[in-house]
Amino acid sequence: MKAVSVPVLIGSLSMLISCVEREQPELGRAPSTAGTLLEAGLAEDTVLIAFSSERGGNSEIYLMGVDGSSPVRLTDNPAYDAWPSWSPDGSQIAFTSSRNGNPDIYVMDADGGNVRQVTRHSARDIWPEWSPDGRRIAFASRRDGNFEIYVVDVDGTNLQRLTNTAAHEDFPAWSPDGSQIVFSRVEGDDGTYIMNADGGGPYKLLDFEGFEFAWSPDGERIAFGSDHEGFRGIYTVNIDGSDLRRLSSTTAGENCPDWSPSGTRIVFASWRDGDGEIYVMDADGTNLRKLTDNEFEEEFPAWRPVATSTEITP
Ligand SMILES: [Ca+2]
Ligand SMILES: [Ca+2]
Ligand SMILES: [Ca+2]
Ligand SMILES: [Ca+2]
Repeated sequence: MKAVSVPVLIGSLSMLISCVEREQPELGRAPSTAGTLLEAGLAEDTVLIAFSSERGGNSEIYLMGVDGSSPVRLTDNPAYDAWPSWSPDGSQIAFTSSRNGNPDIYVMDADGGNVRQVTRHSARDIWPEWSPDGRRIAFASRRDGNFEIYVVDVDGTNLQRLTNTAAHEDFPAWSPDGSQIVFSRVEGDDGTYIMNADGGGPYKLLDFEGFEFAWSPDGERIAFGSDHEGFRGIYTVNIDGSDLRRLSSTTAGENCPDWSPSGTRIVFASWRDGDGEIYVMDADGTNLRKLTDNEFEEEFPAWRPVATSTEITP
């Protein structure tokens, strides 16, 4: 998403609609492989960040080291591919792609292979979030007329709708124990809500809508983007709504936060340099470091949730 002060739901849609499908030029990069990167993933500092980039001509999903090193492209399709979400064991990645005509949820192995389509509906199915037990994927879909939160088994079966309102619900993110889901609601009792994982017991966490939530690994705080101060910034808040803190030190636009596995750092996208780049900061907003540096849009970073990769073979 560009750093624009409109609800990100609308931004997401216009981005998808405006996505121009083009031929994929060669990257001209060294032939490092996802398998090589995954083999190296033995410590938090050397594991991986998945992210979206337009550096190859259209949005694709890439991996890179947490220091920004050795980017490799996982998807290679002229359609829009974005919004990676790791499986809890770090072996697979869920994402959104328009490769079959409209946005649907897909999963692939973490080396980019074995792509499977999870949703098959003409409506927009976006923003996948893999459940902590590894069995399900939460996502937002407009298949019932406006955006609602759904969960589906990773194999595409057992679809359940968790919300049912005239408003738009989006950006589901699971609590680490899988018992709750945080989400946003706009165009009707706007705000940030937490519900039980079966859709029950929703309560309003914040009076304004957040975007692109990420629950901290210890379960105590939620990171998100918000426009409530007039620009897109990154915030964290306790799950009872207390201790709201803005981490962004710029009004240029920042969003898409995700926690490191230890919860000590946050990766995010920033437009402080004019186009989207991936940055990392400590969880208190200090110690900012830039991981990408080019003229193309980079966004939607997702930190690999485990620091070892014994399940992965190149
Ligand atoms: Ca693509
Ligand atoms: Ca669809
Ligand atoms: Ca709704
Ligand atoms: Ca860039």
